[in-house]
Amino acid sequence: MVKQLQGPLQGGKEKYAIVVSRFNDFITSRLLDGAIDALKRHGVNEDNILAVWVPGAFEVPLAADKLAQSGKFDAVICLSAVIRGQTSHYDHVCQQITRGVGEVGLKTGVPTIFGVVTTDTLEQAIDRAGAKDGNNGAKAALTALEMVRVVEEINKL
Ligand code: INI
Repeated sequence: MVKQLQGPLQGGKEKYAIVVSRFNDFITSRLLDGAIDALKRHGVNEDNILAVWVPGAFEVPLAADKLAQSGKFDAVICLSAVIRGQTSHYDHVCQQITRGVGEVGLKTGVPTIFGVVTTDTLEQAIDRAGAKDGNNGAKAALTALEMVRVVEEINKL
């Protein structure tokens, strides 16, 4: 029988940092609420959650890197909303946050989660911030929880 390893969605004493951008805060504040709510409903104490606000998606990787490197957090959740309709540099901002968040996770070994809404329109962003398509912040939080447990289990092998 093949041994299988999975991360149960059960919070413990681990600590979470959430980096959230102020740009499009109508959307990102809902992503943050969704993330905090999902963590708490899975047993994480709110004293073990720190939310760090940054100006925009472009600044997220630097803050995430500092938090991951601090050794004080078991996962870093990155929340932003990049909406194409509003900017001609959409692709650059998306590229920066996508590559940056990925690099932080690989470089530090701390699960660094991409909870970024990238859409063509505001309406699509609203759909992913608690309307028709659920809440990307809550999904990112559950991904973080699972990855914390997966890393824990891998470290025990
Ligand atoms: N930042 C976002 O988080 N979302 C956006 O949609 C966005 N647009 O449209 O430009 C955006 N721009 C700001 C950028 O992230 C930086 O904060 C800014 O360029 C300063 O470095």
